[in-house]
Amino acid sequence: MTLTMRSTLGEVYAHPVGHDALDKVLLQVGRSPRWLTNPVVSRLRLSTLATLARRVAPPSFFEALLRLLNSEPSRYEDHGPGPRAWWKEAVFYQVYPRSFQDSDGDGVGDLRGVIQRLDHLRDLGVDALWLSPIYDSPNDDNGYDIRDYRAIMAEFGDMADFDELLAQVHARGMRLIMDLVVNHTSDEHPWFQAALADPTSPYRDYYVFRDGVDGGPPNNWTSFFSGSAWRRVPDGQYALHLFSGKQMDLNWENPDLRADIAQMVRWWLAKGVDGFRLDVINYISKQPGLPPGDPTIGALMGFTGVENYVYGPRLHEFLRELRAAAFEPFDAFSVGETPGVGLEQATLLTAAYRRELDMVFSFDHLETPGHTRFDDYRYDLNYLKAYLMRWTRDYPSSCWMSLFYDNHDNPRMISKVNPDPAHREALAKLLATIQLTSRGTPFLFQGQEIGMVNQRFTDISQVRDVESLNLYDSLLADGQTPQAAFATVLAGTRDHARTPMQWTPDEHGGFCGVEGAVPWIEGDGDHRFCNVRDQAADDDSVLAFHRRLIALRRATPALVYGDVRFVEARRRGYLGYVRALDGEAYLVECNLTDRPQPTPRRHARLEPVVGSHGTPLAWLRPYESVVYRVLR
Ligand code: ISL
Repeated sequence: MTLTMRSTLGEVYAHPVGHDALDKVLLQVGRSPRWLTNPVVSRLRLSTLATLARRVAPPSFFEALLRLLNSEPSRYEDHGPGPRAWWKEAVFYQVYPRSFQDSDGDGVGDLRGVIQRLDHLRDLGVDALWLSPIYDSPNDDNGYDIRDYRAIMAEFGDMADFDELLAQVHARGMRLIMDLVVNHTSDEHPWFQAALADPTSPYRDYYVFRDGVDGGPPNNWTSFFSGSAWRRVPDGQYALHLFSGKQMDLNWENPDLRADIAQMVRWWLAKGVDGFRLDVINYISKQPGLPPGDPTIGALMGFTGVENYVYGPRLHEFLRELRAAAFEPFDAFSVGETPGVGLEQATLLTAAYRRELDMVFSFDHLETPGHTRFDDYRYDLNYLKAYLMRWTRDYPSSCWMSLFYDNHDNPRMISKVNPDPAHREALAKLLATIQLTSRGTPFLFQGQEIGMVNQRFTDISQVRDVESLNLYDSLLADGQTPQAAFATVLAGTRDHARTPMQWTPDEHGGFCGVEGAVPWIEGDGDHRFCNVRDQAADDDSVLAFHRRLIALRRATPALVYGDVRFVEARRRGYLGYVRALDGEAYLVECNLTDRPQPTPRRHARLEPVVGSHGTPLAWLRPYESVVYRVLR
């Protein structure tokens, strides 16, 4: 059904994209979805709403919304559960190679460093590694700006090192997935260089070049890394970059480009790589004509133009083509990074029968409603619970969820929830319990296994990330004081997750392989109290807890394929669920608060299997988490 201005809000909310778009708006403004299911509101026609809301939302807002909605004609069809698969049973671990282990003393982590630390990962019990980009790159965005898809970044080593890493990973019975960054390339990629050198080159059409308008850029789209999304090139045209001015968006409308990408993917898969994480893959299809971004949506989301590419009209088609051309012949795994995609869109992207992606990373759980990454606030774990409950209930059985809190783009979850050091260990264990016993595939990020937290940066000179540095400059340009601008950066900088992995209590946490070397980004000294070596020797440590939980998960099909039943679902501050399969059942119980609370009444005999605070009591201690076996 085509939606028009005569459609009701209820009809919009019943549409997959409409549902996600309205949920997203409610999330941004911090309102409950219940507001929309109220019958009076849901019967409102868009035309009425447009009149009522004309002060805040001009007609262009509704036009943009309808364009987005009507570009998705299909609905989910129930084809039953998807098949069992290794990636549903696996625990993944993300390595950010720049900050993992430096083997040669240049202060930058490298592939030989990763090889040196593989035994740590095997001992932890992880099944698969996701390597952030290791390709040749000028590093404007730490490798997410690729200059050569078939070469290794010199600072990280060479192809022989990569081949050895892959062999060593496989020799330990683990798998390796790479990062596939194909929404954009570096401006130093030969394709872009050829496009610049000769506007008639076939490579010109590999990118998005347009004429300027009235002496300015072609439209009002903004970059995620501050300022316009357009860069003027010497011949006078503009080229699109949704990220930094050195990350040029590729034109997926061009079939030759798509064929080149598929060929490159096959080249890596032929080497034996087990799959890919596809960077901002939902941004690859742009609305034809590149319509201007609606200012209301721009103000709401913080970025202008997003509605024209966050879920573009040819996205599904491009993904199916890539899967058939490259992933399926190798039976390779894919997880899409899809910022801004909600549950309904995720369903259409991952339902097994649609043959697009195996999984996606949705981000709606990373901030409590009404907040963005650069707000300084306390994350409310009741929201994480509500999110898990909704996905558990509404994400169909032919889809499979990813579970993560930390990655290289976000401050550490522990710090967001409660920065009080007294609760650090309990919180690290609580988050691990939820992540490793919920239904879905856990992706741990380096450092999570020892409970790493945000850095106490004190000055902008300690910050390295292009996003943070651009934001800082733009806040100063807007008239903010350096103190205020730094406070904003400090709340949300991605560098919290990018300081060196803390291996030992020694200098720089044992990150640098050579005495006297200095890391490219420095930590705040936390490694003296929090590191792998000390925790490996301590049976109560966060690391030991992760090992126990991962081992339990691996040995327990009920924790992977079992269904989920929430216990006392409405009780705030408490999260409890039963995972059950083939007569085997486990109860997981968590205190989401920093105060003690009673446990619910017991209806079965329980045997504690893994617990954060030793032997469980009749009440839950602050942030305590326990996994029980349910005895019959
Ligand atoms: O910047 C954002 C909006 O606030 C994020 O949602 C962003 O879209 C998302 O983090 C994308 O991240 C990925 O692509 C970027 C790269 O810098 C990140 O490191 C990568 O994970 C561009 O390649």
